[in-house]
Amino acid sequence: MVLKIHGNPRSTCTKRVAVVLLEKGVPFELITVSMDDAKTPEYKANLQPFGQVPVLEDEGYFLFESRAMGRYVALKYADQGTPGLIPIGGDLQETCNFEKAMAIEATQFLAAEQLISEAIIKPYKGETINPDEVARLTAQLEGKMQAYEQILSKTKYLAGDHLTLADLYHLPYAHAVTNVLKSDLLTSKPSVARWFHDISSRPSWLAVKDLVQSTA
Ligand SMILES: N[C@@H](CCC(=O)N[C@@H](CS)C(=O)NCC(=O)O)C(=O)O
Repeated sequence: MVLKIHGNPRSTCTKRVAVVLLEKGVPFELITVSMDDAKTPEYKANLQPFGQVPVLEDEGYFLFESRAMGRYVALKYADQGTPGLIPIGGDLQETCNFEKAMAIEATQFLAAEQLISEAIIKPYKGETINPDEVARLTAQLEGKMQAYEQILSKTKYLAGDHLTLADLYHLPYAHAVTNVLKSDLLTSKPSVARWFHDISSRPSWLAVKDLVQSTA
């Protein structure tokens, strides 16, 4: 049975999972869930208790949290598609460098998600932007990008010289900061710009950056 993603074609978290599915060459069916559908008691009881997308369904197994879903796909299909998205069987330092990069994306890069939430999602939902908050988050993300510049001036990717999930997981919000917010936060520093150009030029990302569609 084909793997299903309950998600939204334009949602950043759905794109995070879709890019991994494309890298691993795994066909999937997208079952579109509206934000209203995601708030129903049935959806929360059966699919996602927080009332959010996406959710992965594989042969009766359900998994939510986009980062966990990406890991599931990368591990289940370790032998096909892009290799090494999760370093398996490497030494302790390689494993921990990967976990460090994953933690950087999930915690340090949160500033990008919060900035998009304040500057883009709020007006989209008819809410008023707080300019002080936009300025604070922009300054915070600028500081984070200085650290990224230091890291990426030494290695090609965030966990070392090999592409991993940690790099791919940045794509939805890095793209939104650059292409929707039209900020140069990811393009004004040479090593960050080189890295962002590398990952955002991948065919997997180009296929989902605007809209996620079923591939099965
Ligand atoms: N940590 C969750 C976040 C999921 C999330 O925030 N999904 C958004 C779409 S990108 C959503 O459903 N937003 C509606 C809401 O939170 O009410 C994940 O990575 O899956």
